[in-house]
Amino acid sequence: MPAPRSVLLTGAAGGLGTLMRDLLPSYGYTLRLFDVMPVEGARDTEEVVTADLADRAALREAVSGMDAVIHLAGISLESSFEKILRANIEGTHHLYEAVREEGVPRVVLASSNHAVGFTPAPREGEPLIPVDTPRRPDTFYGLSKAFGEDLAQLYWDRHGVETVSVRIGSCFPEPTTVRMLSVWMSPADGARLFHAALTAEDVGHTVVHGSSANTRLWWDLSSARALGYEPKDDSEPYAAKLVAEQGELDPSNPEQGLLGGHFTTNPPIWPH
Ligand code: NAI
Ligand code: 15L
Repeated sequence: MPAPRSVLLTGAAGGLGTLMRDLLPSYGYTLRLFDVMPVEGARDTEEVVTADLADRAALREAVSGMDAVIHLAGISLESSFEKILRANIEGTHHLYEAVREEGVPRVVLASSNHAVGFTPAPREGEPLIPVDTPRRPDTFYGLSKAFGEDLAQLYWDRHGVETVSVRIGSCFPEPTTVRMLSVWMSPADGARLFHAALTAEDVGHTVVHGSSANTRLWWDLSSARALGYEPKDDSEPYAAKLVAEQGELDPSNPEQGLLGGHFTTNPPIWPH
């Protein structure tokens, strides 16, 4: 596969999309942006499509001619099953149908730690969570991410569309909780991982964990490293301040001892 250059970035108006719009062009990508919300401050090099994932014609036109898609669009927190069904489950299906119809060879799919959120965080001396850990979604949101991974597998096996499903931990400019020290992915490492996922050869459908090289890491990054991902950041410089403010995690408290954190007990609700 020739190295992809033109990439459709769905969810481009969101937090991660905005970060990636700043970082990915330095890897040589030209971005076409897709979101139901208007994208602020589009650059001359960016083409903008404002449409819903429910609009199959718009999606097909948006993926047309692209070398790859980074699929971030969707509900990124918990919501009603009906809303999750429409945006994340049907929306991701529409994306894959458009990709299949237009012959786009590669998708990088934003999965989430919440696909496996009920997995216990490893205690000291225990092995890191492997990438083939059983699915334990912590919300309808997490369930939709598990669906996305299975859909990606189906489109590889039946249609030859390659996908790297990235189970993102927490990708924000800085970690803001003690839990995030274990799952944080710096935006710069996020761009490194997306670049590796776009360019690695013969990925078929590969699931990877998306984090920086955190001292307090909970999960195994080896499938991501096998794509060529070399994380450069570590959340540890933020640890002293966060632990002083919030205390160390108590593994016997479900909110603190499970990978998905408070999503397992009191998930944040999508506001729209
Ligand atoms: P976000 O909520 O800031 O952005 C999501 C974007 O998707 C928004 O701009 C929204 O307008 C758009 N969108 C939602 N429904 C849509 C629809 N039906 N049609 C078109 N666009 C639609 O979320 P964030 O943080 O940027 O996350 C991006 C992706 O990465 C999401 O899929 C999220 O589930 C996933 N993820 C993010 C993590 C993080 O730490 N930021 C962690 C794990 C997964
Ligand atoms: C996610 O999947 C969410 O989209 C993001 O907003 C964070 O809450 C992240 O997980 C997390 O677990 O910190």
